[in-house]
Amino acid sequence: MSLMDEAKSFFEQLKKDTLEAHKKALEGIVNEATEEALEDIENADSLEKVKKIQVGIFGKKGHMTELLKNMGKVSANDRPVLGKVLHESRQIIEKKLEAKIIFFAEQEEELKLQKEMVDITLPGQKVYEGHKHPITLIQEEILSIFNKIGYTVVEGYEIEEDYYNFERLNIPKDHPAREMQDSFYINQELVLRTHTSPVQTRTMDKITPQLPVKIISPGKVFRRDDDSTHSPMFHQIEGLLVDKNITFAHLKGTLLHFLRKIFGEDREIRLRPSYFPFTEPSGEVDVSCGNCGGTGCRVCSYSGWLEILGSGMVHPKVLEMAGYDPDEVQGFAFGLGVERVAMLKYDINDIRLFYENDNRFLKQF
Ligand code: FA5
Repeated sequence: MSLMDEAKSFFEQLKKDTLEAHKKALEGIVNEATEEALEDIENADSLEKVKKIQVGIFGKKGHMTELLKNMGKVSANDRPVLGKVLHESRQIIEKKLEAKIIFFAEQEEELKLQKEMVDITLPGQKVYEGHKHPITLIQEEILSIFNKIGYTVVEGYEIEEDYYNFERLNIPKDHPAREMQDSFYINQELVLRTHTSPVQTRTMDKITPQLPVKIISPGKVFRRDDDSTHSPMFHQIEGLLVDKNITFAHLKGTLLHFLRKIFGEDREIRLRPSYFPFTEPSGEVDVSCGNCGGTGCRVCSYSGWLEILGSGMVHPKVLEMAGYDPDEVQGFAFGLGVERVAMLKYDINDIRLFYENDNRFLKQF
């Protein structure tokens, strides 16, 4: 090798070494900066801080963005070297950032879920189911007993004409029986019906001369009464059967059938002569007091019995006014107090309990 060649090769080697050293130096700077960035990301203790670091590196004015923007100013020799290390650094930092962001996002989600967590082992709030009022239940039970033996349900008017409430039932204006039912008058002609009996005459008026008339009619009635067994508003159920050859035995048999169905065989029943202007003969039915077992208490006014219904053979005058011939047809009728039936069946000693809407009472039915 000539001296010239030797010198040339020496300088080439020197140039190579210098370039290599330069390249190493460049890589060293970038790697150091990368390590620093990775450490900062690692130490960041919130998503907010990680995002701040991200902006500081890759944001519009971030270090990496600035470096890449100025690549044009780097010498042609350094550019590929710098480009390569920057590219690698960028990938490493981005990966670390991504992992850290996912970590915080998951942590946040976990916290949110914990906050929203419902402890299904805690006792819930009980929702009480509504149900029918005890008076409605008893009324339905009574109607169903009569339905099964062929009675049709008919409704009447709560505001009734004095004429139907009294006169058509053989209770003229000066009749002392009007005092038996101290009434709420709306005006001279209209009254809050004092019993369900006006349904008898209204129904007969519609049906006559057809036979039989066989109806049952539930509804509210109103009287100037107010004590533990008498309410100013209460419910009655009226029954009426008109046909040929009807006797008191039919009435007794029907009432016994009903009372046994509703109270069972163990309650005592008493049929007592009574008076109603619209029935002749008339009878009232008493049931033995369930509160004292018939020995006498406040509930039964110390008599051992509670009156639950009035009844009798339809008065010939009532049949006549409705257009029936009393020599040809007969009938029986009864009117029972629904509250009284409920009180006897469930041993309730005060009628006012039905209307106080006390849930502790109502919940029991
Ligand atoms: C009447 O109301 C007659 N209309 C019944 C009748 C119908 C008789 C058909 C003959 C033929 P009385 O006033 O007795 O009768 O009432 C009937 C029933 O209603 C009583 O037996 C009683 O159980 C109930 N009752 C009466 N007054 C009240 C009151 N203030 N509160 C709750 N129940 C009452």
